[in-house]
Amino acid sequence: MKELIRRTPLFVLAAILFGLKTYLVYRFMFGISIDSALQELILILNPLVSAYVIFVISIWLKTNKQGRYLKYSSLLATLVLYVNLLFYRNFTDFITLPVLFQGNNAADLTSSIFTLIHFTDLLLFLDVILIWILSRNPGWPAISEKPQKVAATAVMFLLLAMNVTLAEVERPMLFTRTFDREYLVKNIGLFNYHIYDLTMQTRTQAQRVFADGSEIEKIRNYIADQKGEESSKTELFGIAEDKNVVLVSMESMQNFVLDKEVNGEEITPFMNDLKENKDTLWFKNFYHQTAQGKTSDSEFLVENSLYPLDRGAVYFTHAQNDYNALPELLNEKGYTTSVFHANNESFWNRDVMYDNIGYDHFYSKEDFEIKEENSFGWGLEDKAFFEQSIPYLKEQEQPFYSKFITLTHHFPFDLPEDKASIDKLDTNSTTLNQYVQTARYTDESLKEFMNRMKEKGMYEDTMFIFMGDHYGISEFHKGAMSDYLGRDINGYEHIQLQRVPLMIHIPGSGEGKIYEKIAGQIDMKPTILHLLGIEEKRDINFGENMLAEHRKDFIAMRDGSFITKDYIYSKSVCYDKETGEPVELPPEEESPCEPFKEKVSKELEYSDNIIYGDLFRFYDFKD
Ligand code: GP9
Ligand code: MN
Repeated sequence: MKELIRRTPLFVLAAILFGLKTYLVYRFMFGISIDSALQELILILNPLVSAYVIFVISIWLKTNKQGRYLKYSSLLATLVLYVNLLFYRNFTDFITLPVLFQGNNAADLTSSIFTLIHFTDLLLFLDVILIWILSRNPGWPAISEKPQKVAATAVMFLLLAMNVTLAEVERPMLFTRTFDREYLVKNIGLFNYHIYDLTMQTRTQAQRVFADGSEIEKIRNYIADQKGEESSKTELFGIAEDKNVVLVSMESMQNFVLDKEVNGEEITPFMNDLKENKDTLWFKNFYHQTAQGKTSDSEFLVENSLYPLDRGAVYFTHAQNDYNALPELLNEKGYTTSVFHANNESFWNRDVMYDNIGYDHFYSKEDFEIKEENSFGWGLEDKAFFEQSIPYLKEQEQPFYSKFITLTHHFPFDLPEDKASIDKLDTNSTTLNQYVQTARYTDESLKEFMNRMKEKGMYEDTMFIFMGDHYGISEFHKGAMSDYLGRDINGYEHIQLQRVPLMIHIPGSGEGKIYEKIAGQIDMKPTILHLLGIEEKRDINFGENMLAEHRKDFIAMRDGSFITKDYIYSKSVCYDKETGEPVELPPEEESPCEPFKEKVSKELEYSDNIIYGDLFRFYDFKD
């Protein structure tokens, strides 16, 4: 055995060690799911192949350089793997280039980063250390013979061919329909995936240059065809006319905490009451539709009624495009528009995007008094944030449209003990256990805010919109989540967990009602305009007024999953909403999800085309 190891070229040894390590990370740390023996085989094979490709390059270098190449490339490759792992622990996703280059975000993430690093992660660097040691050992001479070099390179091509063939058998059209990064990584490996991502990035850049201006009319016709009724005007049209609008984007707030208790205490007493209030329209089946851009994606959806992108944050990648955004439209109607958020103004590139889409003011970190007593983790606490915002709000010329973005209820949800007013949960996920405490904190801050609005006489004239921005508990915690909810988290439950609160409170309206129908963040812009009594005939929105009787019959998620009245499609499975179980059909019958699949991918593609091609620059909204 020892002899066998000693006769193995060092680059092969490095490839085997690195390949096996990557496999273990895929399998046990990325939690990549395996449904068949073939998938398992591919999952073992692809890291070995990738590692072989990386390290075989060494043999074509001068003999005195080979060891050095192996040392540094194994270190670099391990760092790439590790950074992906950290990212995955937070987002349950793989890094894409646009996200990676959001450097200032990375810097701001430091408070979360420490909870993502585990001491045992050091083990990931063991093989690197070994290679560093062995590369100095004369027992492993460099490869200098030409025939050896050629043979080793031929093996590389053989391995690559095998890998690609197997992946194609397992997943036909892998590259053309890539909503799901896990599939890509599973089938071609992390490193090839990064190369693929780089190619995609170049292609998107080219798309604007070659965009075809006539496409926008085609998309406009498509949207018109999708929509139910000619006019979707309802009795509530203009019910909030001339009122101010306060939209609170509630960080990481999901529906599953509503009406729940911990040791006899409601988690969100304020929201629980508010949603039943006689002046509140409550949409209990309202879904977030965000992707990698998290909060900024939810902002983008609300402002533009377009879908965010499936890779990167559109706030970063396309902040200079032409839009016809909500603040611009409201400015034209005489509103003062502003955003309140106590973070760096460049986070998510907000300063640039806000400027482009017409916000008059952005009250960011510098505008707040942030001290040790009133902040932790991500920064200023929500209670102080709202308190300090009131004077600014009072100054606004009316009517105003103001968006508030909360921050305290953000991953890792670690509220200092003396600020917590409810017990933690008792599951095996610290993240989930703490989640309820920060949820409660934000809920209390909303109550205080509302009371202050009343005290200052600003309550009656304001329409309040409370909306969750996206999930806070990622799929990574589904074990704990399933313990907590007492049911398995299958694809159906996973989608249902993407419901976030949406409560529209119009003081004195008496129009309070619980809406069961499905809706999503994409519908916010047309709904807000409807309530304010603003009609924009030439506007282009993928969403629809949520109050309308006849609506488009699906809500699309950014990864291609969707929700309809009766079905949920998630991770390639069609679920019956009534039972929460997969739809069972004889093989010759078409799945009831099938017709929607087409519509969803078309819709996402059209929205992407608008963004990538910057197509609104060819369109006159005022014509
Ligand atoms: C940062 C805040 C949180 O400013 O909006 O961002 P998130 O991580 O949720 O996207
Ligand atoms: Mn957020």
